[in-house]
Amino acid sequence: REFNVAVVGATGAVGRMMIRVLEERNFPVKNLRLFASERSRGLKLPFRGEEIPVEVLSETRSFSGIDIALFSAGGSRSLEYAPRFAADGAVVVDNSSAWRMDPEVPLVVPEVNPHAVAGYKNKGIIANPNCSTIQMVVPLKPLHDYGRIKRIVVATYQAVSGAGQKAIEELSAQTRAWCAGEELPPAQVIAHQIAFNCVPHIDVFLENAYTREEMKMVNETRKIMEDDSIRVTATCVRVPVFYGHAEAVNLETERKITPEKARELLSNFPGVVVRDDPENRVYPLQIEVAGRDEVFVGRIREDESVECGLNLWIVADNLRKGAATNAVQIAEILAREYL
Ligand code: A2P
Ligand code: 11C
Repeated sequence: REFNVAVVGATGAVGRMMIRVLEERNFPVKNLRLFASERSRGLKLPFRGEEIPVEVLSETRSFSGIDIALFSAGGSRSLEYAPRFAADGAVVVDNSSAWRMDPEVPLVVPEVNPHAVAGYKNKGIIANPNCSTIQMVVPLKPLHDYGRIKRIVVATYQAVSGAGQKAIEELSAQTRAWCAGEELPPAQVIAHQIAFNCVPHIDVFLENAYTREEMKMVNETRKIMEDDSIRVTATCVRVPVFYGHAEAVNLETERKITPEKARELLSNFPGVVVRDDPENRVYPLQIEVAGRDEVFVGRIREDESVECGLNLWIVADNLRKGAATNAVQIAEILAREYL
């Protein structure tokens, strides 16, 4: 069977990647509809050799006939339009943070909790987790199943593409100006100059002095792993990288997991690639994982300061596994098992 699919926010960094991943993975698309704001009026985007016109979301009165809608147009559009698409019969896979912590909305990473997809029946909405959470929970799942993770301490090194197309342009423009010896254009999307700098500020600050990005890693990890006893603390940092988030992850487990055992568990887990040969300078790098759909893990070593501890370096393409690929994998489960 083929499906009528929509991409909402089709012109954005994630939206464009969604279209590409649907094509690459040969998703059974009957008809593709693309939506964005009035700024994109008249624009066409390529899909399977065709030029598909972008429709203005706010001018569309009915969304009937759409089976699956992939949303990545920001939280407020998701809050307003996901229920309207669902009322018109679509299942929405939403990449924003708007619905993730709603107890009636499943939050799904296919390698970790594919069974949760069934919860789409509640509201017609499935939430796609935050990119930094997705790439962390994939390799942590087999480690948790084996040794039960008690605590996670994570620091992230996140690419500008996580903040959208304008942030990509901001890093480019600042870098070009710096190389030309010109005055740098001011920071607009990122809180401070991002060229040749790291900024420990992603999303907004909350009352507990953490950023919302950091608290997403805490709360989403527990929901996806279906274990509220896991303690998580995070520091999220934007770095001058275009594509790919990296994470330094420290784990404490109930049962000891040796680095050898961790390598074995990770190598056998779907969607994970172990790249761990430091003597030959082999460890995951953002420039190498960009364009790949798997999560890469390296620098696997014992945390010698505690009884049962492990350190990992985890890297993935934030626009792919962190967003578009994960959303399309959810759509594949829907198509295969539910619709
Ligand atoms: P547009 O390109 O027309 O502004 P990014 O995260 O890369 O900035 O992308 C955001 C996506 O969300 C874009 O496709 C953008 O469309 C879309 N978007 C933003 N605001 C609206 C809106 N009010 N209605 C529909 N789409 C929107
Ligand atoms: C970033 N992780 O890198 C963010 C982007 O909650 O979906 C995704 C924000 C979200 O800026």
